[in-house]
Amino acid sequence: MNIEELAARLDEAVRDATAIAQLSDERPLTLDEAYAVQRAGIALRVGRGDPVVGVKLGFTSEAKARQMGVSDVIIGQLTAGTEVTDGASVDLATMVHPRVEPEVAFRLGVELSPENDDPLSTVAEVAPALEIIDSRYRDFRFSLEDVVADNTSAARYVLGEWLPFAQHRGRVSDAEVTLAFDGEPREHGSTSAILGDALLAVAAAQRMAARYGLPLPAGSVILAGAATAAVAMEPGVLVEATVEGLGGVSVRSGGGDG
Ligand code: 0L1
Ligand code: MG
Repeated sequence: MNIEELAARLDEAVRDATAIAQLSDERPLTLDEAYAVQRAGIALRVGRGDPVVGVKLGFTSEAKARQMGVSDVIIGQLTAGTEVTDGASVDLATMVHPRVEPEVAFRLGVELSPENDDPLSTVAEVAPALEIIDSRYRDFRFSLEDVVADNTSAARYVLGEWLPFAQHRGRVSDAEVTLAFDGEPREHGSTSAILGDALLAVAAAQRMAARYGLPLPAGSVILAGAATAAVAMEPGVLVEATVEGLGGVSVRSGGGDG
């Protein structure tokens, strides 16, 4: 199977919400090939009128990186069609086995070019965020290359209220984070779980985007990475993340069997 065929297989799995075998079971991929599969998959979405609006980082927590035996973060792409409005419902039946994690999001006021040596100067706004990840592989099991090809398990994301970065920058590095289901806390953590300091996510996104040829124009959203472990979604639940000093963001889960 070539890169386009592998991308089409994953794309079909996303659209059918059906788990598939790991690509690496059939064809070992290099990391560069895995990113090529990711780009080809995103090109299919763009071709259907779903534009890229930003990027997301994965494996930003030391624990998760160690578990996967990796020493660097991974980058995926966010498309407009995968955003869920704060407080709205997401249908679990449209995903395979979704999990949710609390994050922080940045929005760029100007382009973040690979040459910029002060990446934080390009950030205009910051917001609390939720990411719903959904590996398209059976049992959420994959190699590093598999998950990169699968757009780093990106499925949906929800953004809270955007706040001016200049005034809130001091709150971002080490803010307390809670993930709650129907008001019951499920996970507690800190934005410092994101690369030791969530602000470092902007430079990491710049570096990874430059390496894999992803532009970061003004207006791009950067999802920084998870502040706690991801939790399996359950039907009929209000999922809320609260980030100290930045506020909250929520999504309601509907449909599916969890
Ligand atoms: O956003 C993330 O941290 C997910 C990275 C991919 C690994 C996973 O699916 O757990
Ligand atoms: Mg994430």
